[in-house]
Amino acid sequence: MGKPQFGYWDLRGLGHATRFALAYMGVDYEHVVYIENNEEAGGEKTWAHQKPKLGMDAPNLPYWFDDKVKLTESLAILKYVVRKYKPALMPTDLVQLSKVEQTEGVIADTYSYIFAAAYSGTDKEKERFESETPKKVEILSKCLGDKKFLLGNEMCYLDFVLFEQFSMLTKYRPDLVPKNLQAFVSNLEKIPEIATYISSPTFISSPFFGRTSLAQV
Ligand SMILES: N[C@@H](CCC(=O)N[C@@H](CS)C(=O)NCC(=O)O)C(=O)O
Repeated sequence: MGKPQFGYWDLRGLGHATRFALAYMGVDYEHVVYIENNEEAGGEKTWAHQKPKLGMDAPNLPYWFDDKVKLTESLAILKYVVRKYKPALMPTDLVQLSKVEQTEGVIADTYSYIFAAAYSGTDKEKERFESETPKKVEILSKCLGDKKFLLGNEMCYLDFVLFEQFSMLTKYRPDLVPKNLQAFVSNLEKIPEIATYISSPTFISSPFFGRTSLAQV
């Protein structure tokens, strides 16, 4: 095949941390963007049409295709591309890696509250978001502390996920973002490769959520 392909919707969602990582690593790939609003009209380019035909084991978005894999699951994709293109972003020390994976679980929990409130919007989900998210944010704030990145001065793959989650919360619920995570987001935005990507025409600045969500960011 030609260039690797990264496929996702025309929004940030679960695809954007990997888009940032790919930009940071300078990977040359084809960005396949499925337009959510085209799905109802149908046609060959829609995700609904292509999903069963693309030969994936676990069909989903985002996906990553190269000459070796047709991979889905956002974190599996992120870890694969990092191991492939810049392995230094993957901790090798057992304790460091396990601590980072522990933080990965907290980020996943935080996303589960955010997405449930943003997409279902029932009173129960809203209440759970209000009561549980601040507790998880506090843990994440402590994990970062006053360090530049999660592991100190060296970046790791999970920094991109934390960056995207708090870029989203900065827009969705800025009152929940502590000072050190505000600084973390603005520092990452200034990294030259990230800054160049953010100002490029292919960058998707919004929305963070899909069209069925109640959230307007
Ligand atoms: N666990 C999966 C969840 C993926 C997922 O929910 N994808 C949504 C967008 S965020 C989707 O629209 N998938 C397409 C489909 O289900 O056909 C991951 O982390 O990648």
